[in-house]
Amino acid sequence: MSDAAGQRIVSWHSAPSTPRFVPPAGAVDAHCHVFGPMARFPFSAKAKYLPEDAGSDRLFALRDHLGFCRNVIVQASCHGTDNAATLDAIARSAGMARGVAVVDPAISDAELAALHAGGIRGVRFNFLKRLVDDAPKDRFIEVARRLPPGWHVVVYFEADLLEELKPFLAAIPVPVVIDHMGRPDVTQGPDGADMRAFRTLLDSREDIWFKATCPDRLDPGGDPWTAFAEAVAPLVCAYPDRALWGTDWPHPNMESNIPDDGHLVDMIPRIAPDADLQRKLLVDNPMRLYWQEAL
Ligand code: 0GY
Repeated sequence: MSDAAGQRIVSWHSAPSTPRFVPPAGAVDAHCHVFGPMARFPFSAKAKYLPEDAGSDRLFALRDHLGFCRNVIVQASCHGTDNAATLDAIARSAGMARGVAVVDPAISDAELAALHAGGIRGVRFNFLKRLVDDAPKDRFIEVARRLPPGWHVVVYFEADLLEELKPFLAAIPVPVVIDHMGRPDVTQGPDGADMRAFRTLLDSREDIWFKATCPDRLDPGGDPWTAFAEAVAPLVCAYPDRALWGTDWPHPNMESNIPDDGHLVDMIPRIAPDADLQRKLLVDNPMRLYWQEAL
């Protein structure tokens, strides 16, 4: 654990503002995480950062503060393939959370079924070298072939890897969700090379979705993240049925420029300007992926 000898990172805003934007009823924060608590859920020996505890109580308090109803909790890399913290948070949510797991590709069918029973609806394949030691494509495809019905795959990569990953993405036999739109350079604008390449990917399959998330990570201009709004709004408008939104709380690894979560919520009407789009982004789309049986 590279940061193990150092301080545990507090990566979230201590007092997020109340957003001006009021989310529609039933809104889902479709990308967030929990860390620990470490005493019950130790971090992985392979973790690349060592965060302070950010458990379900804090997450659900933030959900309520921001005017949201549900969470999709994505297993963070610091917990490796032990999904216990994520499952515990889901169990404490009274049905208001679902999750995305990170699994050892050798996971058994019985273990996958147990994850399903615990509220998991997808697995995440992470290609960021600063977060994981290896990303075995062949083994990822094998596990993707064995997922329970209704599950999808979440893939996290940076824009410079997109071309290389295309055959891999094409081989995934279930719907695919791309974290943070594959981290485009939003300063290139909506018609820049990164956004054009990402649209080509979306056009290659109708079941590739994306998270219109993380202005704080993608826009070097900082809050109010104007370049992000200008680059991402046209994408959400062009693919309204495949876009998801989330806070990314507790913002893993962010040691500076930690975003005010209220300001992140106020980005929503800037990328989804009308009520119809907002309902798709925040309610209809995540409900289709994560709460199918409730529809
Ligand atoms: C994110 C982004 C990051 C981290 C993780 O699992 C993780 O540790 O996802 C990142 O550092 O870019 O989506 O939370």
